Amino acid sequence: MTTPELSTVGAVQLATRNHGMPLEALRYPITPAGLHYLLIHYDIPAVDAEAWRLTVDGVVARQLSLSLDDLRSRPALEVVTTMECAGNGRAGLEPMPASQPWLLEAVGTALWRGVSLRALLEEAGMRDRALEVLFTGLDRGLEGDVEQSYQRSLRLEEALRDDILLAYEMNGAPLLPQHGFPLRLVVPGWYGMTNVKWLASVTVLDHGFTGYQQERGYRFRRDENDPGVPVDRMQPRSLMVPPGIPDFLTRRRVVEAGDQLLEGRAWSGRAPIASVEVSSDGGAIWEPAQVTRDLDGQWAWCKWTYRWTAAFGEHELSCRATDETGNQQPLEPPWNVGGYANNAVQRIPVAVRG
Ligand SMILES: Nc1nc2c(c(=O)[nH]1)N[C@H]1C(S)=C(S)[C@@H](COP(=O)(O)O)O[C@H]1N2
Ligand SMILES: [Mo]
Repeated sequence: MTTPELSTVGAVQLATRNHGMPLEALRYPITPAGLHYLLIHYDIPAVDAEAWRLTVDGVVARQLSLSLDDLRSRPALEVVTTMECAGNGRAGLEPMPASQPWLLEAVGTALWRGVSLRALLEEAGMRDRALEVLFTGLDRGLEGDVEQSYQRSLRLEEALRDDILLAYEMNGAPLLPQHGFPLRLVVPGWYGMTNVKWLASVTVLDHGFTGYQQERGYRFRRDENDPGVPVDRMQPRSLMVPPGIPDFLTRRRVVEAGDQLLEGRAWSGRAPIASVEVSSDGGAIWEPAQVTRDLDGQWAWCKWTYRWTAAFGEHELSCRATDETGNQQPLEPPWNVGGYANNAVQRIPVAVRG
């Protein structure tokens, strides 16, 4: 099976349905819900909140069927996480893989509140032969000629981490329809596709899940015949609030000469951010930025600032993050069939006027 072509109308259709976070919103530690990016493979499903139940089944001692009130009456867990779509940066690849054409805006940070996945699994009682946990959403569609519900699984050892939750609130309010109402999975540190929205069921499996989103989608593949390896945790990335003012049509930046405070955010799903550097000459010389942790929690982005003396003329601004395991953003985009995890450094051309 080869990947279909994406027409211009097709790309515009995807881009308008699935909006990004305008990069000036990097200023907020917690992204206001309406500015958080969106990625919806199919349609937002219709949900009757009164009739809705979460089923916990599979190789468990006791099947559970829980209403939203049942979930809300259990002990609550809160986590702040930065979530990024695995396809963020895809539109910077050449040739561009046929999928959601993200530039760099497929990211956001939220405060999620819900119940601990681990506690629910323990309540249901996993059998000894439990191997994976499968999450099924209420949304259905076609992808690669396969009709499917959106489904992803996690290995049991990952699913039992104590910071994974089934969230019914985002930023202190019930989930919005587009973010998975009434309940979604939140797996801090992993790319967005893991965080299954509109949850219908959580199923403990005694075998590996081989559905489309696990075996075909979200794998690093060199070519169409390569089975590839799974996409999992977020690679380090930093982004900058675009400085100065934009031109309406081209969005090219115009900046006043003199002292400019550049700012942005950096994150990694692999390890805490160790450093952020800034370049104003297209990546030849890098200078350290100041990194501040203004949010609690290991998986939330941190803030960086850098004082730039803008000289008259044309410049290219970039920022580059390195995490504590030494992963650093590359200067050139890493290519794969699906266009996943392109964390090449952001490049912002700016015209400085005197
Ligand atoms: N049920 C379901 N869950 C889903 C998706 C989906 O299409 N259906 N998209 C996934 C992808 S690819 C991403 S990047 C995140 C986006 O979450 P958000 O729209 O709340 O930002 O949700 C994930 N969960
Ligand atoms: Mo995604």
